[in-house]
Order: sequence, then structure tokens, then C-alpha cells
Amino acid sequence: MKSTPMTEFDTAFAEDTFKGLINFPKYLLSKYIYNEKGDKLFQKIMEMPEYYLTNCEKEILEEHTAAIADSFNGPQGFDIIELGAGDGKKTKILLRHLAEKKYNFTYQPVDISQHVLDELEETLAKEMPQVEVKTQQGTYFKTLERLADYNTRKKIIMVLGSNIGNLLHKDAINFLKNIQNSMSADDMLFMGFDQKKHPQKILNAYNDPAGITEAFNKNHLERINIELEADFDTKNFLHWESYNPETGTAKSFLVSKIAQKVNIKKLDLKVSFEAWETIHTEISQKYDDAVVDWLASEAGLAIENSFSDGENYYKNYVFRK
Ligand code: AVJ
Repeated sequence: MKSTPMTEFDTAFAEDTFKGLINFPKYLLSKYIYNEKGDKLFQKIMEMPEYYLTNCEKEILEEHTAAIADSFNGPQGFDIIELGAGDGKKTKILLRHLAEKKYNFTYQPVDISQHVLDELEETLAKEMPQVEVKTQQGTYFKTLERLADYNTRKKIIMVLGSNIGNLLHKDAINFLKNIQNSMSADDMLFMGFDQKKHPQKILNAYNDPAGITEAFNKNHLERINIELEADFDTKNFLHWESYNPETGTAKSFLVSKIAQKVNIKKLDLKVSFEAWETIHTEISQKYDDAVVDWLASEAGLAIENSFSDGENYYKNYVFRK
């Protein structure tokens, strides 16, 4: 192992990877899974039968479209700001309804990837040309800061997919606080939270027999191989999922099946693994009303309403400040 830590790194990815792999226990930050291949694998995950989250949220948006649309409306119409829009498949259910009912609104998808935004803009122009789209490239944080000064009419900030589940509670509260800071009194936050349920159902969603989630998890090592010139052999790692029904935390790991050394050239780092040593790679937090209520109140927000699927597997909450 390297004795003198580097003081400067080329990228945040390099620095975070270094920090995570010299830590005990080892970890990697899940946000780095999403390179081009990671995006594609996540699309595949959303199409798997085991990954119930997508269908549940789709069901909610389909079954409650009119009520949701109604709660969005303001005296001068409204602007939907969606953080992490992706391919917008689920959002389009809402947008189609809003356009048909001639609501006065704009759709402003925010994403770090200009490529994702360009594709979304293109499909929207084709499928519903009457919707006014203003894409916003950038980090959530920067965008929210900019939005704080924007107060001409009601804003609906939207975060779908239970994306908040990747954050520890303290980070989730900070994320919600950032959103709260950018909101005016009449603005709303519309956000999806995957719910606590039968532990087996949750484990199955993150441990599919086809191995797509395994490939998704291992893609992190492949990204390190490519971008940081490392020699991880992904065959020597096991994808392992755990779920703690007490805390509601699903945790993903890559477990080293053998004692091994990995060389990460660009970090000037040799990482040693004992047999069965772990790398923690992701959390996918599951919630209940009490926890959502607590997170919201810590961030100066209050639950105004919520919408659920038929099985109560998933909920979309409406928050106000
Ligand atoms: C995009 C964070 C909602 O945690 O359920 C899916 C990512 N990881 N399968 C989730 C994911 C493994 C997903 N989120």
C-alpha cells in the first residue's frame, strides 16, 4: 500500500476512489457507477420484473394523475423542475396529462449529463410538442441555488425513483435542506420514497438471478480499471446484497473471494484484499411515513399529501415548507 497519500488528484472520482479503498472497511461511492455503461445497466434494472420500484411509481403516476396535476397547479401556472430526469419515461405520464388538460406549465429537467438532456428533449419534441421544455445542465446543488432567486410563479421540484435512498439519513436531510432553501412559500416538492416491505421482496430487487444488478455493481470496478488504469478481475468478486429490516437499509457489497492485490496505476496505489474482505458499494434506504416525516421536519418541510400503489410498496409524497 502507498505510504504517502497523494495531495492532489486529477478528478473527484480519483480522490474518492483513493479514500474509499484505503479506508477500513473499504467502500466506493455509488454515484460513480453511472458512466455510460452504468446508465445502460440501470435502464435494464428498471425493466427487470424483480425491480418493483419502477412499476409501482408508474402505477402511482397513472392512477393518481389528475389529483397530482391538480395539486401542482398555481394561480399563474407552474414550473416543474425535475432533478435527475433520466429518460423521463415516468414523468411523461404526467406531462401528457398536463398537456392534454392544457395546464399552463413548463418542464425543466435537470441532469449532470448533457447527452441525457439532449435525448430527452428530442423525444419530448416528437411525442408532445406542445410541452414547453427548458433543459438545465448542471449539478442539483448549483441548480437549486439558481432556482432560489426565481420566484415568478409556483415551482414544483420533483425527484422520482427513490433516488434519495442512496443517501444516509444525514445526507438526505442536507439534500432536503438544499431543496427547502430554494423553495418559496407556495412551492412544492414531489418526491418518491421506496417503502419498507417483506425483506425478501427487497433482497430480490437487488439480487436478480440474471445477474444484471451484479453487472451494475461490478461496473464500478470496470470504471476504475478504465479511468484509473487498474487491474481488478471482477470474477474474483462476489455481488452480495443485505437488508436490515430494523433500519430499512439495503446494502450492496463486492466481496473478495480470494486474497488478492490490485494495482491502481493512476492512483499509485496497490490495494490488498484478504479473502472475504468487503467493499461496500451502495445503500438503498427503505422508508415508512414516520421516517419520511422526520427527515422532512429536520429539513424544515412538512408532508402535505402522499400517493401510494395498491400494495403500499412505494409512495410519492408532496411536501411544503
Ligand atoms: C437509482 C438509487 C433508486 O437504489 O434502488 C438499483 C439504484 N442499485 N439497483 C436503487 C440501484 C441497484 C437505485 N436508485
